[in-house]
Amino acid sequence: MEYPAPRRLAVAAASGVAVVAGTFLVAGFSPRWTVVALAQTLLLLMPDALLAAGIQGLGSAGQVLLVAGAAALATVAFGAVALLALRVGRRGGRERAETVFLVGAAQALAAFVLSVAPGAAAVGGLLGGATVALAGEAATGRVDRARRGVLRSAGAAAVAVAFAGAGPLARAVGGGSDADDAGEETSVDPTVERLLSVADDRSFDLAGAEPLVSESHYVVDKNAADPRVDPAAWSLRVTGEVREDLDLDLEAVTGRPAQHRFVTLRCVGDKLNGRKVDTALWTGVPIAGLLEEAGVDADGCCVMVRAADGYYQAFPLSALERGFLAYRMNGRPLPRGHGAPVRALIPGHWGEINVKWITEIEVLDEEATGYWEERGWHGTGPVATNAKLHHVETDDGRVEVGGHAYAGTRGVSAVEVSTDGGDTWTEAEVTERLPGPTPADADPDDPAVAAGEAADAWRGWRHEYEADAEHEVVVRAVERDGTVQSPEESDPFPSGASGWVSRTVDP
Ligand SMILES: Nc1nc2c(c(=O)[nH]1)N[C@H]1C(S)=C(S)[C@@H](COP(=O)(O)O)O[C@H]1N2
Ligand SMILES: [Mo]
Repeated sequence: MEYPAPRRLAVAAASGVAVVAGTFLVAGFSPRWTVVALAQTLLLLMPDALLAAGIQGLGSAGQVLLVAGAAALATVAFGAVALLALRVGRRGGRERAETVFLVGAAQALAAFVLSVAPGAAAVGGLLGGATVALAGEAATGRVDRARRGVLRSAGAAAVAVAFAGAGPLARAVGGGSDADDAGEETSVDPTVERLLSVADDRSFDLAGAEPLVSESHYVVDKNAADPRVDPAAWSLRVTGEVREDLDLDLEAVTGRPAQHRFVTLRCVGDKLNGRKVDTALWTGVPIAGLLEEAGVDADGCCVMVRAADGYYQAFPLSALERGFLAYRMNGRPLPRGHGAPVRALIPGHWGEINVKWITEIEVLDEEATGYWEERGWHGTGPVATNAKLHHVETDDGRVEVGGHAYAGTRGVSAVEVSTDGGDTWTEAEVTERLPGPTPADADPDDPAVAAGEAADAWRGWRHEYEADAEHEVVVRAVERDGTVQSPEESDPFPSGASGWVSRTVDP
């Protein structure tokens, strides 16, 4: 097929777009889509420091960037494959049909190599080849009536495809995993409703700061697209240093007596006054019961927890023993982006060991290294104490500041505010603690548990005062035992951000 060179480029580019669209039609926004597969490969090739900054720091924005880049790269790559095949066809003096077939087959092969998804690769190649064929018609000007009909229906099909793909694409690009499951059954459990309304009542209403149960929970994971785990096929295995391996299906988990826990998660990549800290009401079962059933051997010290996305985290067995398997969040089924159908919640620790899409707990007799530790992070230990300043409102000399504070299972007893750059301190008003279950496995020495309070949840704070000149507001949390949050400043990498948050306020 002969086109002038610029047209050849345009045809190849259109064909590249068609392959990307075709593979999306079959695979959707999943790891089987060539673009996601390519993004995942890029992640593997990325230097650790960049990966660390990109994922732990940017979160879902990083994912959108990565996927957009991979989509552009895939389009160029499939276009290049088309150009190459066209050239081979031209050199060999092949028939048009033969060349079109060559283009489609080469693109299908390339797509298959990228994603190992035969169906998606085939449809991608088909659309890629068809685009070249149709563009060829247009380019050679031999568009008779019958062909015009074909072209028109192809155009209509393309529009239909675009419409069909728009929904999932918008969701994928929006990155809103909470929205992923919108429209699903809402809570009917009266206990959940009561707890959520307690949280609502106890929240301060501060613009810019989340209420006690976050309206939008942050998402951090290593995936360009999250795994889609079939709940009917899901199982959790307990293996390793145990008397008896367990293999539990979803019913074996949800059939147990359920608990509801308010739990705060914070990513080790969260900046000092960042937003990668949030709280939800989770429904699930304690992990201790499962470990008891499996019977942990005396030399079991640690665990490796694995997930459906290939993620793995190793940490002390003692942390897991206080852990929780959650399958509902804020009264709804656990959203895909937060680990559906089941995730782990480990009290008092950084977000990263709260493994989503959990599939296996392996009990180990020695320490091991997890996904982020292999990339230089130290995120398997207790979460740092931190107070955020997310709300500043000034009104005619009156200033209101506020936010929340989190100290893991050490608990927040007070939040202190300075309005003179740290010289003098006042106690802020803090929200009443969220209620907590008194689970059978709870540590009776834990004062929060004893008091029926959530053992691992943040508190809100606010402070109102008068000011007539520019000044520096500083905020710090005080732990339950009186320990004041450390002023020492550090970056998120590798052990989490520390220091006091401060902000200049001009009334
Ligand atoms: N399977 C899996 N679990 C995971 C991750 C992941 O990449 N894969 N990321 C971890 C990190 S770094 C954090 S901070 C929390 C975030 O949980 P969220 O997305 O529900 O807020 O999930 C953790 N669990
Ligand atoms: Mo994280």
